[in-house]
Amino acid sequence: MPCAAQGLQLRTEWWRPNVVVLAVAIDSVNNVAYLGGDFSQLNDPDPPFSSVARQRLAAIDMNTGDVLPWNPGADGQVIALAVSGNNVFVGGQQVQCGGQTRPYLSVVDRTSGLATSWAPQISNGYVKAFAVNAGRLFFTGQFNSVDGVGRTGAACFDLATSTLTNWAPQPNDLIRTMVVHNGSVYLGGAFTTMAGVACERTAQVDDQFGNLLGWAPTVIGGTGVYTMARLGSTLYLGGDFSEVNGQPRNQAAAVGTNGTLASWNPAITQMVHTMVPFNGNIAMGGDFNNFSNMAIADPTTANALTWSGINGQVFAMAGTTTHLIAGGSFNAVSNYPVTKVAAFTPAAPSVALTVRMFLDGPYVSATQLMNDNLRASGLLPYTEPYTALGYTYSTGGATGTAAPTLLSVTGNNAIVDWVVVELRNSANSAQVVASRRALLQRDGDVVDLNGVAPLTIPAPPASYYVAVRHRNHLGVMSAAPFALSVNTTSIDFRSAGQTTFGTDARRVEGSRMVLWCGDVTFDRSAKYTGTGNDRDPILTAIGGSLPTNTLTGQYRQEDLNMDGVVKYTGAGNDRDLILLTIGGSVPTAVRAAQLP
Ligand SMILES: [Ca+2]
Ligand SMILES: [Ca+2]
Repeated sequence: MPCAAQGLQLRTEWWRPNVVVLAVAIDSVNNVAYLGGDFSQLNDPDPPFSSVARQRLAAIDMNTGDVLPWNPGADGQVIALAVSGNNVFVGGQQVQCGGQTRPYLSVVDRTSGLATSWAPQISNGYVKAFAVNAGRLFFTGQFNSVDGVGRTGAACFDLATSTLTNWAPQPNDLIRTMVVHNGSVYLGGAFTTMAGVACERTAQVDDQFGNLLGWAPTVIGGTGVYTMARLGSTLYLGGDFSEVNGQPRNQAAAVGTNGTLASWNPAITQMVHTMVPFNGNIAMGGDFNNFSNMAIADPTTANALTWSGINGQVFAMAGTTTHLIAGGSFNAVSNYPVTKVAAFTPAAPSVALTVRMFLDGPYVSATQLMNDNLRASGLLPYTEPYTALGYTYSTGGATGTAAPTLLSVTGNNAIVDWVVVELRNSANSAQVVASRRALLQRDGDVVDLNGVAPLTIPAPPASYYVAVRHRNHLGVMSAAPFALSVNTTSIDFRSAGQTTFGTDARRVEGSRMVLWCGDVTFDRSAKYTGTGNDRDPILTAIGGSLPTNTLTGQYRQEDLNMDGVVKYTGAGNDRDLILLTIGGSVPTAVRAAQLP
């Protein structure tokens, strides 16, 4: 399912790490996302597709999706991140970080990326999880001492003084996750005892000394608890288990702070690695295939409100009111080639529609396909061309880049050109309510930048006229409005059965309908002679004097048959197509687009 239709918009412009992301932390004051993991490089999805080296740590400007100069580098896998004030806390297997020896827990300046003077001494092992609360940094992992003091797998620093506190719970195995709340620290992991007392994978300790308190749901099966999130007085547990407090619960469960198991039961099929609250719901990531590795669940009913089509594991998430960020090992989200980190923003309501159309210029009757010469010749631009022609989109309608992988697709789904799809007011069809760039395939399918239909267009579900525009063909609009919603509506302008506004809006070509070509000037009419005609620009393009000249290797308005050659005379020229469109005999005739 396209994510936009389900209330989330994927931000495809974010730079993309090349290898797994295991930790994500958001600095919501400065709108920066910090990423940790095992990557060595980040790649720009936009032209000229540049790359930067980043060893296991990177920062992304959440406003633009661009990688920031921040580059501390780490020589071992980064597993946990936290931000507090000017410090970024890096946990994992690294020894060198920010240019200094700072084993397992490294404190790095949030802007310079350099290690600060604070050098915590963690005994051999690794740091697994952080929780920042009320001026303290709680952390867990595998270690036996901190700053020379005995600490078994859990400890806490006072951030004001950079000194170890007295907090020292005593698990017999790994603590993977913590939630600090109301003077307590709720713990989840692989442990089965805490300070010698039986605790099956969960425990509650006080936040001063780590002494055991009463909350301890029994989690049975698999390898235990991997993540916890809190909403109000409910703690949500995720991981690898089959039973909580004697009741069946696969990989996810909810338990009140009073210890009562809630009915919440999303029945996830495989491992849940991460959970975060997100705008009043619980977002979950993992390697479960029943919600394609990420789900957002209602906190009471557990109904999944959205899912994202992530094609690999999600290991870490972070959420704010404006962003949900997922990191992992995936290589695509909703068919977009988004790798290792996916940023989503809450989306306005949208409608889904499948549009099909043919352009007369590149259309080949014998095959009922359009030619893709512009693409095959490497002339198609990676971004939409209509803004440069003076077209004004509704907000966000122009955004996005066609990936080189998409423009390398051949066959019937090869891309012919960029088009515009418009939704128009059902009470006033001259008014464009929403418009969006899209790509046209040889067989007539109009697809989004992920190469698949339907298009999801941000607009409230309602009735709209649907219009399509092309840069040198005459646009058309449906004769009647369609009731559009998140459920896909199909509109086929290739078919005579799909009626259109006006008279002779399309040309009949055998059993198909095609958009009239000939509008070189993109002014909604095809004109052969007189002021502002579409013919003279063709002559100008080839040099202005010698009509037998041709112009090749350019993406041009004048190339009406879209074969990659601007040609004024002779076989396969572009000029005659205008004459055919206006009627073929009276050169002063004009054909206007049938668009209000
Ligand atoms: Ca024109
Ligand atoms: Ca041509």
